[in-house]
Amino acid sequence: GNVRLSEGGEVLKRFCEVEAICLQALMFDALCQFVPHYFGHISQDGERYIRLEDLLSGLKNPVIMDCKMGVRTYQEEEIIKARSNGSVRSDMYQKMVKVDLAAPTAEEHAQKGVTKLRYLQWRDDSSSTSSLGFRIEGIVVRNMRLKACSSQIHQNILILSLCVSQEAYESRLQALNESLKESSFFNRHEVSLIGSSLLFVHDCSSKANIWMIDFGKTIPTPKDVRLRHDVPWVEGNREDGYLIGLTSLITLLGEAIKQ
Ligand code: 4IP
Ligand code: MN
Repeated sequence: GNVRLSEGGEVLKRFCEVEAICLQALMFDALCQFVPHYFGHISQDGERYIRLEDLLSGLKNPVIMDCKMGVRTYQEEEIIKARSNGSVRSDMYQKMVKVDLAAPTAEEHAQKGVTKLRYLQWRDDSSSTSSLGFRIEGIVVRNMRLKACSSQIHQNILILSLCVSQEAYESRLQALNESLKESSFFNRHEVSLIGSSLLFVHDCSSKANIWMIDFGKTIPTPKDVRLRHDVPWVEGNREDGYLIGLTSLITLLGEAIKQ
């Protein structure tokens, strides 16, 4: 959507200050090998863009899986917004009924609208986000784009396991787990990694890789809050459940390998 190719093995992504700050910090962090290289930003035709390493450069028919991490995908601010301003979104109502006509309440049906918070919570609860701490947002195989939904989760893991690279993915996830322990960005910088994804990428020739992407909602937590990332979220604790999701992924991938 908001990412496009440019020349020379780079992609341009619509500028977002929160994301730019994170990428800058991550270039000097233990996690840098898990983050696309950040080349700064540029303006083109009056628009600002973030310049990133093209993670697909040189790959032939890559298989790509986007896993959105964490036990929630909205910031706590979204709850405050919903309380102070009850405005509803008809586009989100439409997305909701397209998946499940019975999901909206009678009131929501009547107004043909839901709050953004309500939509995002419904997405989290009806997918594996709330329970497993991640969800598969989409998969691209042979240029076919499969938009994932909750019940497909095991099929999707299966799609992955049909491909060559489960062991490589598993060791990459373990390495990420280790690097997260070393990372000052993740630990001392005190951020909630809300809405960020792990991008799984492989093709038939190259080894599998996993990248951390999408830091548009990765905001620093208040000074006195230190996150653990491996405990459930309750409103006010700012926890993201990132490590809960990573553990689920490692477990599921391990099971796929045994089969
Ligand atoms: C999307 O819902 C995602 O939650 C987006 O989050 C969110 O963007 C969109 O909100 C929402 O419509 P679906 O994926 O179910 O379509 P993300 O960007 O993390 O993928 P933001 O970033 O704006 O919250 P709107 O308000 O942009 O529509
Ligand atoms: Mn995303």
